[in-house]
Amino acid sequence: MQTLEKANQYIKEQPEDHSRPLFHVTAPTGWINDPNGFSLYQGEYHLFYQHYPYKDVWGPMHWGHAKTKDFITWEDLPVALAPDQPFDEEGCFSGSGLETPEGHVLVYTGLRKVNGEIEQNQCVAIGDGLHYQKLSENPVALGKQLPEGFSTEHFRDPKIWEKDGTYYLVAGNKNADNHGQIVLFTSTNLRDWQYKSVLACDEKGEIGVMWECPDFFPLDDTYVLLTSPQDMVATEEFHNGNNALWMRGRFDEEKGVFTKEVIGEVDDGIDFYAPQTLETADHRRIMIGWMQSWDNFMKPADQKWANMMSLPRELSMKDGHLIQKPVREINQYHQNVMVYAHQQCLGEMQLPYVKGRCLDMTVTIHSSNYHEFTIQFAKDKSHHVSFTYHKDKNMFELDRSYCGMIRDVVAIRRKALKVPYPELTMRVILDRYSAEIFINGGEQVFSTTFYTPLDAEDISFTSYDQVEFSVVKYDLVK
Ligand code: DQQ
Repeated sequence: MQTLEKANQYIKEQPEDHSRPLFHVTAPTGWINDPNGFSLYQGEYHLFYQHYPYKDVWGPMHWGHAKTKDFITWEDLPVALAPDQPFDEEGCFSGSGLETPEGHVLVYTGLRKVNGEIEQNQCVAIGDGLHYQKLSENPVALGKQLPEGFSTEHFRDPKIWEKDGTYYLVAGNKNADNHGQIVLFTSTNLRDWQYKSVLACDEKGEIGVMWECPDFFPLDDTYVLLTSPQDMVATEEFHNGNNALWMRGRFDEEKGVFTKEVIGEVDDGIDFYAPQTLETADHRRIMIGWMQSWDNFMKPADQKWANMMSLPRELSMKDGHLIQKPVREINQYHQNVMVYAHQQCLGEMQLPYVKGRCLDMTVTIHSSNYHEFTIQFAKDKSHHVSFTYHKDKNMFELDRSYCGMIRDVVAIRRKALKVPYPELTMRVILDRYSAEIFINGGEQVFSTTFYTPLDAEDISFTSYDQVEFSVVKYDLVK
């Protein structure tokens, strides 16, 4: 039997773990996956997450909880939801949050078994930013309200918003042909929900089998749908397995139908899934994702916390594609700037004081005539993670083969440079066990985790043709 009291008591009894990343969200102890309920409430940003506190593996899903004022310094809060009711006893799955006149509303998927079959329905809990009460009317949006043939077993991960007094809810689903789709519901009171439409669908059955974790919002002068399909087949743009996608398109509000025009992968690295967004008080659209791949685990066995969130990223549109930049608040944590302007690189080299495991470093390549350029980080004699731009092939290569892992998991990911610029910039953000590399001001991002020993903190630059490059590095200090 799972209860909130048991979960919070267990967490309280664990020794404080100083090995956690400095500014990426993790649980105090135990497993986390998808970000949930990412929302602004009473002037603070709340983040919940899929959580199993008792072990470093997935288990009956709770909602862990943290909050922040600046997306960098997070305060751990008690677990907010446990699967302790008949309508969610098989798990409190992913969902979203919203500030309303009634309080802080969390909408999540409650799993229950009916005649031995799993049912997924949407449930509501309302709270004050610390304690949350599940509604007695739960579940409030049911799979059986969906049209004939739509899955009631795969109907999850609600995202809600409000407009002109109406609440809107989108959730992941499968149609009768087993294709992923997003369904739309509306309500005026958060308790009575009506099915409205299929917001978006994988008409040809080419984009995985189930579309998880939708988010839907206007961005600049267009609409964006984020969703994370399961079981995709690799193409030039996508990799095998679970991908996090963005789609840009038109929204017919009247009909509740989104028509996608462009589709792309959110993150070109190895570890990124299930992102969701909020709008800040100053109207920025901020996205956070789970910085982990479902299929590739390699955490050290004795580490009690499992998995982390990405750095929150500011989204915008440029020439019709998605731009992601590290949240600007990170600049407040910059210290010890080192600037090396217009250096020459021939062979492998290091730069004095350009090292560390919590840093924000921008590398700009000024030359245009070279074959490849490699940055290695988290490096000592026997370990490193490397990021190479193969100019001839117009290809990036992220390689964590030598980060000390003992499992044969995906270690290399290659992706083309999508938008060429006269100069290539790579902004590398390290936080102990992760790297997020933002290309050309956020045109592409490569995220990966690695568990190289923390004293492996060297950084090197390598080119076998003469290359002119500049480096600006800040330590990230709290
Ligand atoms: N993880 C949750 C589900 C969601 C999946 C369960 C995506 O709600 O569909 O932990 O990672």
